[in-house]
Amino acid sequence: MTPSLVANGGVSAGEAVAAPVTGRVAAVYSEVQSSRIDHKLPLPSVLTKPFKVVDGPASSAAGNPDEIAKLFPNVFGQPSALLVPSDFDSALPQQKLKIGVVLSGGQAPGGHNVISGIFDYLQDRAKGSTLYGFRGGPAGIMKNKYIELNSEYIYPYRNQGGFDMICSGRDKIETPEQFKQAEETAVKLDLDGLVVIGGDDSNTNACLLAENFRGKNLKTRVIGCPKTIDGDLKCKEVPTSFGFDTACKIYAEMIGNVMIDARSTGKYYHFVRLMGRAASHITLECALQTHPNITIIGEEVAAKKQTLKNVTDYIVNIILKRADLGYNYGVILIPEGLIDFIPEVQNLIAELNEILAHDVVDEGGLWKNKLTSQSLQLFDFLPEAIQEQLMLERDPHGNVQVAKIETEKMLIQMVETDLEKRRQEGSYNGQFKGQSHFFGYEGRCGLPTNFDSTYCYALGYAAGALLQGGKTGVISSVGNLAAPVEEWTVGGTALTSLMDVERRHGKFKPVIKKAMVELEGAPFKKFASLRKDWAINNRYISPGPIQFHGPASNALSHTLLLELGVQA
Ligand code: FBP
Repeated sequence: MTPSLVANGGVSAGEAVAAPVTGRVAAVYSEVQSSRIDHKLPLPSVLTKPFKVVDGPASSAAGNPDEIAKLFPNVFGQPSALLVPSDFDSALPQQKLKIGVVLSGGQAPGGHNVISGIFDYLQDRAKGSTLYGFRGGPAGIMKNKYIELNSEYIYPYRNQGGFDMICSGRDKIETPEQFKQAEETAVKLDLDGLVVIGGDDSNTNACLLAENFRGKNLKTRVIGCPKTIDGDLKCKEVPTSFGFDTACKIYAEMIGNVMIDARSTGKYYHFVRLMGRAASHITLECALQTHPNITIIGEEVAAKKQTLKNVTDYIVNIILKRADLGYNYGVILIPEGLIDFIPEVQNLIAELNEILAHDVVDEGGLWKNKLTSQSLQLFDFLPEAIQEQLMLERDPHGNVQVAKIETEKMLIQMVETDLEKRRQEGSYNGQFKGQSHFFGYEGRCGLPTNFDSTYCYALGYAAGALLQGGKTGVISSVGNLAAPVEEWTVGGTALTSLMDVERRHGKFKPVIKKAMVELEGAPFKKFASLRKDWAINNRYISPGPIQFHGPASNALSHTLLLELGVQA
């Protein structure tokens, strides 16, 4: 039976929710949105039959295992788990469960499907269970702000983008008081489990919660889920984070359109900054999908210890070559986090972080005396707008908010100045007009691709199974993704096995090691082998909008395929 088209029936509000919660109204959906609601999702075959959870060997950490062992005495070293077919229908305990779920951090297409996957698991395998959605991210856990999710409420969100089913937030459960609040909520709601859907920081937090609950002998178990369009939360067992596939396809469509525009008018250089706070995976993937003239990969800039001037020179040299061929236009991709990859800027940011953490930044600029002379020189050289953007408040995890730093505009200014110098020297006679773009938020809430829809549903379903199987401190892991969905593997990877320690806010903290673009990896190597050709010849590809049916509808990202050893 199709539930009502208004998502508010049977929802009971948690303590802190004053007004009744009204969800989406599917009656106002576009035809495509409506058609997606009932799109049937296949499950890996291990999840469609009786299964049991089996343990692998003991795990270690991605770095500094001794430190991680000290920080996580209760969950460190635990094995990763794999779901395997079982002869018995009742291989898992059949009691009803009370589970909470939270969305944490930036939006990523597919989040709603993780929740519907958990919900359907409970309906299918633990009848009579309850699923609570904590509202507004981790703050919802601390403030015990939740709604009880039922099939009517969830229905209009199936296969839809956004996080608005329960909304997200970037708060961190960090202080002893905040852990206490989380404990109180877990006890009050009698939670058997909590699923944290988030990126590297949020999954680190999930592990800290698992550690804390176990240390306090609470029954609440915690499972993480790999979310982030940035694609930097991955390892062997977790081949990709959800949302990356959809976001890249949305950006690639827009880049393809801009390319055709550039070629049509022949008068603009489009500088496109792409989201991806730390790693350049999105930029690399979009380059592989569209073949721009210039692509800057932050990890390469860092490895070659390039300065801002080196990056500008690289761009200018290609513009000069193209001008000689009569092309006064082009498309340039820049990763959002570029500024953070340039060693001289990294030093400046590290010094600014310490200053912002411990000092009052006065109007008179006395704080600047704390910068080393090199950093001061660089800071003074940067355009005022970039200076201000570098001083903006850090996010709750201590990160510079790179989404707010307009590197594309800065590079246009620097390239313009350089070209003008060359014009005066007589070595440049072309026309340069820069157009700046930032493709970021546009990609985070699109209708999830078939891949993200299916992957997320399996991640959620698996999270339910892991909780029922008694697991805690693991991240839901779905693998073998190049094979048909039926053959995908399902399990849970010990979160501590992804961890290292890092200095943040002036202290050592456990963090899940970010997966950066590997310069020896297959995606970068493929790009590097083609970029010279793309620079001079216009090999533009316009992938067009995401397809839900037909030949391109199930195509995986180039990055994922190449990393799995499949030629893209
Ligand atoms: P997550 O790592 O939380 O998934 O967020 C990713 C991201 O979209 C980055 O690409 C971007 O830098 C950042 O979020 C923007 O943050 P905000 O949503 O707070 O503006």
